[in-house]
Amino acid sequence: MSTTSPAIPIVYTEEVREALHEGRPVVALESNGITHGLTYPHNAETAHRVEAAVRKGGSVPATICIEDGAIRIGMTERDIERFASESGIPKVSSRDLPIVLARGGRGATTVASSLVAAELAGITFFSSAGFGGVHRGAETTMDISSDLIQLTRSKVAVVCAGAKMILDLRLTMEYLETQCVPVISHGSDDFPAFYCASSGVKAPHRIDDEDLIAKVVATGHPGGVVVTTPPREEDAVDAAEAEAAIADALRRATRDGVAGQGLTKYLMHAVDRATGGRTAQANMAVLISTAEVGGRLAAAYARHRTTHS
Ligand code: PSU
Ligand code: MN
Repeated sequence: MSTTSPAIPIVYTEEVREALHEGRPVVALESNGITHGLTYPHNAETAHRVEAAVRKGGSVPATICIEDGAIRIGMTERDIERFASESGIPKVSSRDLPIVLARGGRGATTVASSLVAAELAGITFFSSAGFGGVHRGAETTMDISSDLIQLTRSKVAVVCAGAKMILDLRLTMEYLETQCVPVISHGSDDFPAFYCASSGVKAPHRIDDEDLIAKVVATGHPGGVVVTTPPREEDAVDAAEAEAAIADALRRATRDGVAGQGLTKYLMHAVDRATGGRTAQANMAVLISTAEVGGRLAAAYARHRTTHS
């Protein structure tokens, strides 16, 4: 382990530090999915399988978290086990990051705070099954995930299976367009809905050629680029089934007065229960398949950089 930057301490695992130093492809991963997405031990097992999938794609995985007031780029097996099994590790999004760092605390990074960390560390690719978006009813709650705002600020390519149907995906796409965030759909005409193949919203651009996607990222767009890849057919959940479970989960959330930071987790777990764990299963599968695509795209980008420098 080594530390750099006095202002924001960043601690790298040896493997990630060397890979970055040698210009080998690295894919950043969030840790909020470990602490708040799935339950133990599925979360630990999935985190390992996600890392293995990034490697299969040809890149080095760097799962990100906050510990002892430092950004950790890369988590060891023991780190992942601790984060997966201990309770009370807070969700740290971009707005929380400076406070947790200054207090010397720890936390699990969301997509937004992982993008901050990845950019600081010089990592161009990040993979997650889905990012946060415009929540349903946002016209009154104003609940719009800071993942979207961070996408406009951090120059990182986000490889994902879209965003979950618990959100308003049409408004999420509108928001990304307004905020000038490029969205590329890989392997589908539609913007996928995490564990459903389609959100019903058409993607503005479809590119299946991975070298061309690498080229898009290499143009240096001043902010994030979203690259979506749909869930594999055998992993996808039927959209009607998911929608019914979501509608029910939303009603419960309103009844229970759940809003704000805890809403995403509440909805995801309610939907998992309503589908008898089908969506949780799909969640794990999608995390893994997406990570492999992320690994391949980061590798394509590294090759592009080598031949054009
Ligand atoms: N999976 C999703 N959507 C999500 C999340 C996981 O399909 O939003 C998790 C991610 O960690 C994401 C965070 O960064 O929730 C967003 O939370 P919020 O909506 O509170 O910004
Ligand atoms: Mn929110």
